[in-house]
Amino acid sequence: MGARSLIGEALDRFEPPPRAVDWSLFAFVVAEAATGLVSFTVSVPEGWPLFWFHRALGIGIIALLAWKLARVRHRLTDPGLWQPSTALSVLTLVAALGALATGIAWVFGLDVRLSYWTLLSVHVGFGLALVPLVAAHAATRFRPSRRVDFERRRTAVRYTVLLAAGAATYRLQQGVNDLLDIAGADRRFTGSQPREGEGNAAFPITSWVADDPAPIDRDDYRLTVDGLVSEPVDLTADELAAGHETEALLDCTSGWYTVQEWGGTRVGDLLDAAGGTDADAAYVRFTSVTGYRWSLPLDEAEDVLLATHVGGERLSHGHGAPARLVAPDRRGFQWVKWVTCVEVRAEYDLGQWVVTLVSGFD
Ligand SMILES: Nc1nc2c(c(=O)[nH]1)N[C@H]1C(S)=C(S)[C@@H](COP(=O)(O)O)O[C@H]1N2
Ligand SMILES: [Mo]
Repeated sequence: MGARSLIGEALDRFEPPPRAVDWSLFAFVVAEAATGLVSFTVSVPEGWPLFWFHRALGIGIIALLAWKLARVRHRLTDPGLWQPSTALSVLTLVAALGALATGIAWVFGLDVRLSYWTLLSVHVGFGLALVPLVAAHAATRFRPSRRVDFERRRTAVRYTVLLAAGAATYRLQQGVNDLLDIAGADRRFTGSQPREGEGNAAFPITSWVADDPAPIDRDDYRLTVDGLVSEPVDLTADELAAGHETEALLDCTSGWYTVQEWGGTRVGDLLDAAGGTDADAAYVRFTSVTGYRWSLPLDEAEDVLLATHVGGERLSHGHGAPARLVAPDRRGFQWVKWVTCVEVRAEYDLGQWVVTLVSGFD
């Protein structure tokens, strides 16, 4: 028996009832969007299971889609069966195949770029488009599920097998990458590919959506440290350059990472310069000249760096001169560039989630 028929036989044996396939596809797509979005906030190695779950679900979707297409193929290929909703079904299929193809190509180390759009950004685009499409498709075509479609024990076994097979397939694929010595094989657990070298030129300038301020004049620049501190202060760019150095890894959600030596001032020292923090201080908020901002819990913030240098060079404008946040345990989008204000606060800043998306738009 050939490998093809073996896989075919396995697929036949585990094939769930049609309605279960449909509803599972829906649930898997929603779970993919959720794990994908949450993964954007994870940078520390302990977060690896989330990424594996995302990959296993993706491979599960391939199996579910194979069952589904085997069943409904004739509705697409036979013009006599076309209905208005067929167009939506086709669009949904295109988005699903786009998300799967870009995800798979990425895993094989393919590195195509459209300016700073990596294949991973395209994957995210397809994935985000897929959610409303699947929801609309379900609303026009799905039938309500019945009890018998999800008989409890068999369903649990099926999903466990499906996800385990997905994880095993991903593990196998990584083995293939290692064997073939594919460059993309040294991706981080987050999926990001390395950008080698030192200093400003070694890694891309990435703005999350529309931030693109005019260069800041070093001589006019002042950093304000205020909020819940004893004596708010303003500091010049030269005062910030006071030599603290740290190696840290910047990992952007568009799929690249770089390890650099950053120089500048420890935020804990900045807070000391402002006479220390008040008793109810809990967060430190870093705000860019563009309004873009992020907050860190006080304990974490004390140990991060406000960097003026990278790889021994003064930061270039694109990388956030005169000063940018270097927060080692955070994803790149939280490393605020062109920081003009450091503010100690009592409360968590929920608004930052929206501001990072819309800052820079007029
Ligand atoms: N003010 C501001 N800071 C920002 C961004 C932005 O758009 N505006 N982009 C963030 C993102 S998404 C990343 S990955 C890093 C990239 O830093 P770099 O451009 O120096 O590579 O900066 C972060 N800091
Ligand atoms: Mo990013």
